[in-house]
Amino acid sequence: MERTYIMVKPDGVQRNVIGEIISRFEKKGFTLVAAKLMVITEAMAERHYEEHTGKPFFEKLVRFITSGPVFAMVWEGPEVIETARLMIGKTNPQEALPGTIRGDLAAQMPNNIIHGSDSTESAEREIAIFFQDSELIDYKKATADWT
Ligand code: RTP
Ligand code: MG
Repeated sequence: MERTYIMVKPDGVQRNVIGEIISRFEKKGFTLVAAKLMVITEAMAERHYEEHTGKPFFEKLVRFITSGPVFAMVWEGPEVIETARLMIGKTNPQEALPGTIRGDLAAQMPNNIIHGSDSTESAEREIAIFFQDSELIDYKKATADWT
């Protein structure tokens, strides 16, 4: 069973799509393991996006992601990391297909409303940046097809 870090970015929070995004992951059948509204610090943002350090958009990205509250979540399920990336769609909302979260709910770069971990290593690293172990809730849903 995998876990992934999903975050509604400040633009998504402003645009009132937290509920819609939670709903899509719930309806897909994944299990919510942790969630909180938070304003992330510059240090957290720099760690989260460390793979982009030095790129031309890095400073703007850190400013954007710390500009207001984000909704941080951990979701669990089989192949949840890759499936969540498919549900989210391409980085550029103009290229994200209809049916995906970015394709349906976001308009233009860099405001693509949501983040999802891109590998098992990223997921583990990112979850540890935003959540204490004690905040991750272990439970099974009786209705989950795959449990
Ligand atoms: P994310 O990490 O936020 O889930 O997005 P992603 O994997 O689809 O895209 P990634 O390449 O990791 O880029 C991280 C975020 O940086 C901003 N970005 N701006 N050329 C640009 O101006 C540019 N490229 C990337 C986006 O907000 C992107 O989500
Ligand atoms: Mg990324």
